[in-house]
Amino acid sequence: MLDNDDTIVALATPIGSSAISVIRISGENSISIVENIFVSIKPGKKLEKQSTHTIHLGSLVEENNNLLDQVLISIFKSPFSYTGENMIEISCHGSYYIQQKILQLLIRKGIRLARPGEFTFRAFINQKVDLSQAEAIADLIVSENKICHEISLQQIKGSLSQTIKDLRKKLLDFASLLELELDFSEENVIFAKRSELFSFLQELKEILKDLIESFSLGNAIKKGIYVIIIGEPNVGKSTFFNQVIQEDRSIISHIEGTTRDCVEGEIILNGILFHFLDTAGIRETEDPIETMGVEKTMERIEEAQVILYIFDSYNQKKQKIISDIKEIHTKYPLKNIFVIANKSDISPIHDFENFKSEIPYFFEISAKNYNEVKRVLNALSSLFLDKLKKKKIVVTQYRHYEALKLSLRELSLAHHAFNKGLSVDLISIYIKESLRYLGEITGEITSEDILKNIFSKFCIGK
Ligand SMILES: Nc1nc2c(ncn2[C@@H]2O[C@H](COP(=O)(O)OP(=O)(O)OP(=O)(O)O)[C@@H](O)[C@H]2O)c(=O)[nH]1
Ligand SMILES: [Mg+2]
Repeated sequence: MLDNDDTIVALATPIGSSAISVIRISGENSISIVENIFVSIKPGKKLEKQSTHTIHLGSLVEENNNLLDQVLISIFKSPFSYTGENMIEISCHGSYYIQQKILQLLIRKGIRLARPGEFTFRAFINQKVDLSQAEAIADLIVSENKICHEISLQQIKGSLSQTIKDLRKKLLDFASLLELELDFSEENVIFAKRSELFSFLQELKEILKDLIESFSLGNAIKKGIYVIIIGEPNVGKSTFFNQVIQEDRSIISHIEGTTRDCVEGEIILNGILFHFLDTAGIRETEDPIETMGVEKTMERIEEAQVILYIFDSYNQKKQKIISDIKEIHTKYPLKNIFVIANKSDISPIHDFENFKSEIPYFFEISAKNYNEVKRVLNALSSLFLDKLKKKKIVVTQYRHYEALKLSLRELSLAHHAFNKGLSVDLISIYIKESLRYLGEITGEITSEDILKNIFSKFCIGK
């Protein structure tokens, strides 16, 4: 994408019929080329003479004076445009025929079709956005729920970039303090207090750790949070699942082992996407098909962020329930566990008082009653909204996550070397490496491969 002198064009709205379509052009010659094919309704009006951010009504005409369409031309002059170059947006009527005719005419006039992400790539080259902001733009275009939308908007505004910049600045300060010591090492001068440098490193490590941790939450929210429903046969897993998605998708029956496959359903709760999985549960069984179902459950548990364990409050043995819950907690210490005592409409044979105090998310409900199911769903969405509120910044890109982890690794090595009283030379090397990884996030230091990879994920026209 380094042929940045070309003027490029692309359809910015979807192909096919719609009320209007927008065609975007970027490059130094955008305005003069469009001038050639545009006839203003005000005789003699010249586009080149107009100010930036103005709109002009007129017609586009082909070489033989054939009228193509009546259009609105928006002018954005360098450097005040999305790409930082001269840009034109043509709003034309949204028919496939008109879109294609205008694109063909522009290509005949020397403009070439843009590659995926090329507009944003130019914005990056011209320092209108940094890399993490460019990636957030790609996320914004595909974000389908409120929370993802908010996170990507926040990143476009540059909150992640700013945090990384602050971190880099702090690390640079640290590196220069060390360098000073190096320069004057012969005179045995110590400029910075060891204890201060030490706590400084500690503080930076904590900031990095916090960002790294936010990725598991950010990634889960971007892809949707997986909630897997498990429990013994016949406890009402499918009944609960069908209530959640408000559809009769899973078969419900009094026969044990009804559900054998994993059945999936999605809902959005308070702007967050949740994927619910109804399963065969987790019991030992002789039935080969049900066994396969149980194996599937075990596989799917791994990817879930929430385990929803249901038991039958009037039927099941209390000891068995307690040992099941303990086992889940030990096996999956990092997952959120919700416990549901179902069938509360039939009087329970156990008293669940101590459950309530020991298990943070414990509910006594009847899955047959939607309002009671809704109580569980509200707690579920609040849990993730609270987690989000606690994080000032949420990392959503795997690439950023990897770079942050590598940066932390180098910083930990520096910390270790510092502890051991190793040479300042060595510590400086680690700090520089740590800085380099941070620079990859915002694009201050980037290889061509990384750039290609990022911008190829965009659609054409962005
Ligand atoms: N009274 C009462 N019955 C319920 C409730 N929830 C489910 N049931 C009944 O319990 C039986 C089993 O329900 P399912 O939803 O099929 O249970 P499951 O856990 O999916 O069962 P398997 O797929 O076989 O593991 C059905 O007859 C349901 O109608 C409830 O809250 N109250
Ligand atoms: Mg079932």
